[in-house]
Amino acid sequence: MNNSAALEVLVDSLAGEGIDVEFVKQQLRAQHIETPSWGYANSGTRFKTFPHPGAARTTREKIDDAAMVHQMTGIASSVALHIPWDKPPDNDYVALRQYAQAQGITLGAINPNVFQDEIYKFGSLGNPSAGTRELALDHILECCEIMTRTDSDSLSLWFADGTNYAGQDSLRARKRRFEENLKVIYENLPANGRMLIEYKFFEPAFYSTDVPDWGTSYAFSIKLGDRAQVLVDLGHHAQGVNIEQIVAFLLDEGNLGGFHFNNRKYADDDLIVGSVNPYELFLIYNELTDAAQSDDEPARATAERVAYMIDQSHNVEGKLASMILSVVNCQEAYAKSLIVPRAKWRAAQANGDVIAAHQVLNDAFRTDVRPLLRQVRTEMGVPADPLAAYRASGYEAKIAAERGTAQQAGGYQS
Ligand code: PSV
Ligand code: MN
Repeated sequence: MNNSAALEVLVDSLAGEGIDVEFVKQQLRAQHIETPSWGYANSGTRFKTFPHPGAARTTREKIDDAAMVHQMTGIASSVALHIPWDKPPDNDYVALRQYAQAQGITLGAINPNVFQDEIYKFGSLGNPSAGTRELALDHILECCEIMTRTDSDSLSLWFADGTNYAGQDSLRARKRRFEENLKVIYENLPANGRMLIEYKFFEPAFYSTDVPDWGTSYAFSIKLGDRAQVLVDLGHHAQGVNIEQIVAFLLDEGNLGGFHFNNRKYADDDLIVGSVNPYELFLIYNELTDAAQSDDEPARATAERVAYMIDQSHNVEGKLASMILSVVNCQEAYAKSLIVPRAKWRAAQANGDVIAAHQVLNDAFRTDVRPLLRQVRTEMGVPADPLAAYRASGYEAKIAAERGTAQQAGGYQS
């Protein structure tokens, strides 16, 4: 069956379920996924980082690659920066922003790095040394200033802080140090800025991490105020955790700030989102769509402002094709969530019809939405098949020839 015939069958069956296909298409056109600058350089894994031919060596090259992903997909118009990995030598962030604009994208969330330097051996904001806490705080405050110059509205905070042995430090004192310093950061956010607090239940510290779970991020953010919210990194959960339930809870509390998409099978953030468990990704999007389409406040307004970001550093599978596939997987999961017949679903739930309610979701998940996505992409002026178009574009060979194979992870070089 060609695409138009497949599309006709799909549209007919969606119309039969009472789905407004034009509305679905409109929502899909408005979708946005931010990609990470660090995903375009040689990066990833705690063990060996395998250099990839053509991997970006400079921030400008990372921006070029992010722009290419946007050209192929039409929904990845911003790139997150990691500081100091993306620090320009002359600190000219305005020039960097203009460079991104010239490539057709914008600069997104600013990610401070308070984990790579020697001084952070015992942590950053939780460190027992006041001097080290101050250095970490200074770096994050500098990131707040950078937000103004890059025109970014999100400060994305992740801390490697924690302890490796029982008794190593006072758990309560570490909590207080965090609270105290987060407050200073909050007070220094730019006027339009918000703070996203990421959590991770283990690693690099293993006995305790200072922000181990969503409950801790949530408790910190409600103490701080409206402009602090929780960031859910899909990789940072134990295997059995129900992430969509966390998403639903945080939406209902008005406290879901954003996502770092990846896959938890690696126990961190290096694998392609949706590659292992596309059903989970669909269920997460289903909660977001459900909130966005409801009259419940603050869930509805919160869903509208969620920052969708990919946090992946591909190691063995190359850089851009894997990023494009990640964006497409998010697009597919979102499309499936948009075709859930919500009234029918609610009726089955209200009737206590467990199987029917479950089946409504499964039917949406099993629907092949690709004909619709091909149509939406064509209407948006991007390739109907982003991955195939990327492979045929010659970009991979071009960057490999121009850049060679860098042995190091790329920071900014002029
Ligand atoms: C840490 O594992 C993390 O998820 C944080 O978001 C970092 O900023 C990112 O990965 C890159 O190291
Ligand atoms: Mn992350």
